[in-house]
Amino acid sequence: MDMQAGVDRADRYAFNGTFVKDWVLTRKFGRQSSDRRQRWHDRMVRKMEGQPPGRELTVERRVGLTAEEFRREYFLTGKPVVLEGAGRGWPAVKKWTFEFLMERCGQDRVDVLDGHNWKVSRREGDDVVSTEERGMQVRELLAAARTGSGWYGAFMELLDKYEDLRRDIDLDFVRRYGCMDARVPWQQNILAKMYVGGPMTATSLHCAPVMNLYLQAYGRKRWVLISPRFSPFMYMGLSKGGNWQSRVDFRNPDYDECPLYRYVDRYETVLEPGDVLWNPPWVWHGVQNLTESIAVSMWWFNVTRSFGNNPVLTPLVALLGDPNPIMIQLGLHKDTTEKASAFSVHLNK
Ligand SMILES: O=C(O)CCC(=O)C(=O)O
Repeated sequence: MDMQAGVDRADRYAFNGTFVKDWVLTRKFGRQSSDRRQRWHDRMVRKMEGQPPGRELTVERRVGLTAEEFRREYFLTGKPVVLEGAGRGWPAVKKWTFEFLMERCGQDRVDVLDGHNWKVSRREGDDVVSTEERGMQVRELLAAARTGSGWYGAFMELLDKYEDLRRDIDLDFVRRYGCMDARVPWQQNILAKMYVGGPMTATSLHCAPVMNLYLQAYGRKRWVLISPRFSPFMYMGLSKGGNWQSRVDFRNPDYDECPLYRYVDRYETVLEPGDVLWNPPWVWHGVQNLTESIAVSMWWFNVTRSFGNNPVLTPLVALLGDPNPIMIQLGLHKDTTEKASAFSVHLNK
């Protein structure tokens, strides 16, 4: 990924100024959102007219990269890469199938969302993404995914419950390649979430301050990735801080509603079983299962690396984010409020 390409520096600074002001006033002090961002947007649409569209590129894929090479070329530069086949020998890749999960945790109840019929809204004030949610057993989810239904088990916490499933992923690899420092408390704890769904279930375009090494264990999955330098053209909602959603539907972008998205460079890749994707902090990603699929994200927090990829939002989130990502990472976040959604962090509800 070309980390230098993006919205011009002066325009980015102007956007960041209005965005931060709006975020603090609206989110923290409950004020009405101003029309400053809209005015910036309209000026930018006029400026970009006649410019070439964004490029369609592929994410780099590397085979046999050592931890040191990975650190130098991708971790410190905040650039995505697919470590092709790096997880091929992990038990998760060798063992996990729909049948295996049915047997191991079919009875468990999980929260699922509609991964087909979610909608984004361009209107300021509306939820950025809306979709249906419900609870069901893992066995029902697997059966539904088999019949092409849209129910998607995303961000599932089954690996917190099942130690043996957690041992099926090579956490030492994640610590080594993720350059985790055992002395920094919020780098010790790896938050592992599981994703189980059928063909064309998808997660909307979003970004987050966390580091992520992502294992494709079973099936195939398409990722669309976009540099944080394009954030002003991403139509991002005013998040609470954990997760930032875009008002663009990456599956079928509406350029009348979101004209600036046309000028964004997009990187694509398809993950195969055993691939490990490095998804650096603040890199926008939209994700779509191409087949029945099982995958795991492994997140942790590294303030310096987050800052490197987004020096504007990282301090904002670290100081004022709700929930505060460092507190989540330390296991000190206590959720006392009645949650509007089981996906409250993801969907900002
Ligand atoms: O696999 C997915 O559907 C979403 C993954 C994701 O958003 C993440 O790992 O941060």
